[in-house]
Amino acid sequence: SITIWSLSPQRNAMRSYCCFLLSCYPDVPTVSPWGAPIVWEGTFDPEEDFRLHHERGTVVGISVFAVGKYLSQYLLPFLVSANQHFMPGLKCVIYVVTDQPSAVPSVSLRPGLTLVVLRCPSRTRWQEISMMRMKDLPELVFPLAKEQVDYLFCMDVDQVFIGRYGPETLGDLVAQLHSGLYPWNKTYYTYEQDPRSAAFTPLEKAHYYYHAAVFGGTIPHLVNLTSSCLRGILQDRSKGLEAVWHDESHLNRYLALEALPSKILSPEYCWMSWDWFLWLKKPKMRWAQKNYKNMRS
Ligand code: 2GW
Ligand code: MN
Repeated sequence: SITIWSLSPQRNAMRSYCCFLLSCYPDVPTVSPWGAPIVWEGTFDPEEDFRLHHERGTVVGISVFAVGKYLSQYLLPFLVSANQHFMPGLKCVIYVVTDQPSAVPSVSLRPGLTLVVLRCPSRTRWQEISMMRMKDLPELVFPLAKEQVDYLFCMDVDQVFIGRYGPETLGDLVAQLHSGLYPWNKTYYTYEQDPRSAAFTPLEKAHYYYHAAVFGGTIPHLVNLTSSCLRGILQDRSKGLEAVWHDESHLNRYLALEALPSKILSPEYCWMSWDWFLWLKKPKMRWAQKNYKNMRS
């Protein structure tokens, strides 16, 4: 009641604290030091981006790996949600890369969205499944994608679209801010710090920590990215090394030292599965809940 609000000092303090959080939390950078836009809700006009790409007839691809247990666990919700929220109104192709093509669920897709299933080798170590995407992408996906799509996103499968993920995200080389790390100081970023590793990234050379769950761009840019990352992964292997966050460490080194992204996606485009501040944001995709113990055994 009104008396509680006006009389209780604790409640008043709480309210000013909430107003403080509200006023400072959404104040985020919208452009990187080298001029790349950082796409947050409110920084773009969805209608204008759509009109432009619709007129051009832009075709957008997603590649998603679903190997072993991850197929039955995550693929169906990923596809169903992409069908609903990914680039509505534009032509799209989803490349599912799997070791079990016959187990890919059949989903009824909107007109203009096609599914292409590609077979990859089954690998035993999960680190290999994740890292060898840098080998399978250029070998299996890019040869088709370069004929079929204008832009391609390479995505983890353990996530679901929950809001409109539109053409404001398209660019030559697109990277995703890691939603778990972006509010923190650079010293918390998990770049590889062993100078013997090809993924070694000195803190002072890097700006952001990117999430390997989403990266994208045009095929020539992605060819450079995957070949550089794969080279690093294989070089480490020959020395008996493995980077702390596997392919993600190599991706971060590449995007910090070799090619700066031309567009950066805010954490709204790959939000954590839990978060207290969710009500302040307009997330378009979220991580699936996962049981690490069960999935990594
Ligand atoms: C991965 C880890 C443990 C057990 C299984 C797997 C696994 C991954 C699998 O059995 N089958 C499979 O298809 N994958 C694919 O690799 C799938 O597309 C999955 O989304 C992707 C990355 O594995 P994930 O999602 O478990 O890794 P995260 O969510 O902890 O992600 C970050 O770190 C990884 C490296 O450790 C990658 O860089 C990933 O891109 C990052 O998001
Ligand atoms: Mn993942």
